[in-house]
Amino acid sequence: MTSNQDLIATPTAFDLAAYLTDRQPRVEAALDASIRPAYPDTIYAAMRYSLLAGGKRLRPILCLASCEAVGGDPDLALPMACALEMIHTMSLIHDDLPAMDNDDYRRGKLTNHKVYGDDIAILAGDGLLAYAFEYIATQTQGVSADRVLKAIAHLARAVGANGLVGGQVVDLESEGKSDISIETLIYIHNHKTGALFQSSVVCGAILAGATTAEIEKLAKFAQNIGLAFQIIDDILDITATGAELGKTAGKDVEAQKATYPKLWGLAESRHQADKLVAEAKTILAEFGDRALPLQALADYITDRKN
Ligand code: GRG
Repeated sequence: MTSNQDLIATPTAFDLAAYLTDRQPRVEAALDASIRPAYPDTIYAAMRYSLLAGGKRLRPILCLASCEAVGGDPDLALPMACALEMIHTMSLIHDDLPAMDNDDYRRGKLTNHKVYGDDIAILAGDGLLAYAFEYIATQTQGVSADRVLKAIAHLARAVGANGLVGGQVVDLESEGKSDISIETLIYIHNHKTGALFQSSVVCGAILAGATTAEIEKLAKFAQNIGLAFQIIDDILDITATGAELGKTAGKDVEAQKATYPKLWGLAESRHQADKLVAEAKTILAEFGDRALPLQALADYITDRKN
């Protein structure tokens, strides 16, 4: 997990390190409580192994921060925040499988299939995906049913063929090709990574009762930071060590993946990420101080080291 020390340099008056020191343990505790060991032991152990393996918890924290940005009590969005992390975790489990990216390490630990085998890893991902939606529907309290339904619909769309699944398919089909266009690369990143970032921010706002205009602005903010996040991910794959990343470094080059640094070089890629974050922060200006956590999280996306 990122040390809070890495986050202190954020160029805003808002104390992101203190904010994360409060939020990350709350998210960890909620995740631990969300899925308890049960029968059949193996599947619950496999689901908990990856869900509780650390990670930055960015998607849940973005969801809670977005809820706050429109005046909501973040506790309303805690089940949604947990569900987002369940879905993110299942996408990592499936992404790491031999049939996809074939990775041995994730979050500094052996990948799910290395510990439990491919069969259980697939099922652990499936179990987390289904439970995420059950969890939102059954655990969200103090929010009207129409808001919960709207948030579930948004999240489901972000996960399916119009979101993560679609982005992963185009990513897999692009491997080894030298003529991938910038439009295709943006499609991959907007869907594979951006869609869940966007849903994290949008669903937090929906649950808090945001207006359509507020949701549109937050969606654009999230699209920008999602794309910036993936550009930085591509850069870190080249510049960071495996120990820093908690997973194998240099995988993109090895798999001949289309990445921003490959198309634009490192300097231009960083410039584009910085530009996207600057634009994103401008969009939030009218939300005032309530959006300071989101503003600081946007900065963190380009400052991060893992
Ligand atoms: C969603 C139904 C369904 C299937 C999965 C495999 C797949 C389809 C999609 C791949 C999605 C994927 C792995 C995108 C990469 C996203 C990304 C940048 C991950 C790293 O996120 P961090 O840095 O990780 O936030 P931590 O470990 O900190 O949570």
